Amino acid sequence: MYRVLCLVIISLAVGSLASSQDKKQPDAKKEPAPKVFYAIPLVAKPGEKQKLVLRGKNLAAVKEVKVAGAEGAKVKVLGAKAAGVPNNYPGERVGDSEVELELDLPKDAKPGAVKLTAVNGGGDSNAYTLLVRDDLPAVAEKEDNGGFGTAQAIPAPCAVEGTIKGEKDVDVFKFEGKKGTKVRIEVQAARFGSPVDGFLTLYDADRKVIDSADDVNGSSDPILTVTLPRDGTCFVALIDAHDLGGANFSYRLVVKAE
Ligand SMILES: [Ca+2]
Ligand SMILES: [Ca+2]
Repeated sequence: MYRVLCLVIISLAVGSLASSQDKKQPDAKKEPAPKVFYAIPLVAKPGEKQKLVLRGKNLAAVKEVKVAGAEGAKVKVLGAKAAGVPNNYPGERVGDSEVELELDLPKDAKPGAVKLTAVNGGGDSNAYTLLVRDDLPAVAEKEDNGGFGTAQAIPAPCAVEGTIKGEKDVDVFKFEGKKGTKVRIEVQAARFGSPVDGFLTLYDADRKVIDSADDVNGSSDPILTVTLPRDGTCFVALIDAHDLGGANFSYRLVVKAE
């Protein structure tokens, strides 16, 4: 009787152990849900079919990306892979995997409205807000623009689409200003997941600092609003506050009247 009882207890214990393992196993195998950090290129174009790469964490097994916020928008996943981090930068900042897409955006896609969500076996990612061009004239940054003497001339208003291409890259732009004009100079990067932590400095024609900005409104994106003190050339210098950089370090620099 004692032996029978022991066997019953052991088999019950083994049974409950096995059933708890059965319950745990699917969770242990479940892959973590993806996280989308940013898009390359960072700025998307309404009214165009375009290729873009989403970079983040756990994106290597993504087979579906959902788009919301623009009626008629379509997404096709072209591929996904693990993708190393440049210069041993923290993966939490630059991401360690990518999914490549073809995105067809309607003409009336509104800035701030378009959201992309990557899906893997672990579930949905965050809904990533895509940076969509507005009506400002788009200007591509042109290297070498690393000093006052080689500053890239831009119209105002405009929106420059550029890259802090490597460590200690300095991007300098110049525009003609009028005394008393109130201008707004804004970097759009970190708010759209870009690893760029922008630092902006505005100089006058004599290369004297008018004003500078680093982090504003709880974001590491700088915004300067300045009443120009004099007529003449204004220089805008943008750097990464940590002197980091690379092909993924994209930004949009908006210069317009306040
Ligand atoms: Ca650059
Ligand atoms: Ca900053």
